[in-house]
Amino acid sequence: MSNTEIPSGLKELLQGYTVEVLRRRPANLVEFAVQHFTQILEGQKNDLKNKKRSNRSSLKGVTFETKSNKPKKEDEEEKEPVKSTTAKYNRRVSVCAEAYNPDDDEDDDAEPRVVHPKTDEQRHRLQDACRDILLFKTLEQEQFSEVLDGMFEVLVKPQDHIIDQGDDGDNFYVIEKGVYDIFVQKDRVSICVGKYDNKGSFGELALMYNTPRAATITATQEGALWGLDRATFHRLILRNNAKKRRVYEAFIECVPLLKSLELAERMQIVDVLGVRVFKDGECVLMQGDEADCFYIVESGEVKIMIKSKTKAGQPDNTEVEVARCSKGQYFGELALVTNKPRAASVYAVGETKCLVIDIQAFERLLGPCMDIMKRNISQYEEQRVALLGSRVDLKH
Ligand code: 1OR
Ligand code: 1OR
Repeated sequence: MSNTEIPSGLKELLQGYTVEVLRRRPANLVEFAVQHFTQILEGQKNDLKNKKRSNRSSLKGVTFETKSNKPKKEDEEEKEPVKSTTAKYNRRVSVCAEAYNPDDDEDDDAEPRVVHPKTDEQRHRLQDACRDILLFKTLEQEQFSEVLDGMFEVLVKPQDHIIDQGDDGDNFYVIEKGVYDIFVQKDRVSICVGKYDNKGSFGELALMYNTPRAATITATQEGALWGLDRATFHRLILRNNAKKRRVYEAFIECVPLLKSLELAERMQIVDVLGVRVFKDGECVLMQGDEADCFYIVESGEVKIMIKSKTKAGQPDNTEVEVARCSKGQYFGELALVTNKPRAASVYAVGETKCLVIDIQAFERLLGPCMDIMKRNISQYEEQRVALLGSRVDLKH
């Protein structure tokens, strides 16, 4: 045995697996090992492809093709969506938390700056579509302009596959219009876990973490998207994300709701969050509106107001203050958890800064905090009875 040579890398490989097991506590160690090592293998293949790609790279113009007309691979029939439910919070697609560090990648600097010329009309539509994109919210004006320059229009038809789970990541997409289903495959069954309805963005994960696509995105109707190529995404968005991690690491550590998360999981939240600043008295969200975001107060304060009812039970339009949230506290979870309209309106008290997370990231990343949120939601019910005297079931 004394002559047995330990292959280089074996120790690190096994240590990496052990750390992931301790971090994620999987029920089935063997199944988890298969997933873990497959992900590493895919990463190695991707690295190889990326190297080749960047060697070949030249300014190519618009090369995007939607995938509906691609011939299907042999086993692809089984990838087709067969079931549509919106089972929540019990699924976590594992993405490596280690953010790709753009500063390490000299190839990105070597890439020529991509500019897709646009008409004024296109640029207006693009600006509209990008206005509320959270990943762009913390960019400096100059970086944002570069992002807009680098985007290219993609028209889609019903049933087009924009992204297929397991593929390499090529582009990030912003939705201008159209409805897109999100499918996640597990145990060879594809489940519809959500949709994008005429707004939002997708396709950031594979580019951020250098992992295979975590979901399949299909168009349900004609639509229009704006794509951003991988190299430009790396150069602008990931550089900005590295900065965001530095800025928000300490704050996010102190948010009580997120205490139960691992550091790496908290950093994944930082990677996708946006920042919004509200003026004194400005409405953050409105009772009765459809919900698509979750908020954490970074600084300042918000007040929660509920429309009271007349004696006959009719809503009158007077609002009653029922609570306040300040630094480190969260709001806007209720509508996301219950799938109902906003239960209250929220207004800034003084200038207030909020971190904003979209519903897909909320469902993907905040599952482990769901028990705490649900406990607080049952307290809303008790408070509602005490404050307004009406018992309305706020829970699912
Ligand atoms: P991507 O580059 O991995 C697929 O390509 C994209 O689907 C992904 O980036 C996200 O932008 C988007 N889990 C993983 N990816 C999701 C999810 C999701 N939703 C949208 N995407 N979950 C659904 C949450 C509603 C969790 C499912 C277990
Ligand atoms: P949302 O998504 O419904 C409004 O949007 C948010 O206000 C809600 O999520 C909660 O995060 C937050 N009842 C309902 N929503 C409340 C309450 C509340 N407090 C904060 N929010 N009650 C106050 C309990 C002290 C009961 C009111 C009668």
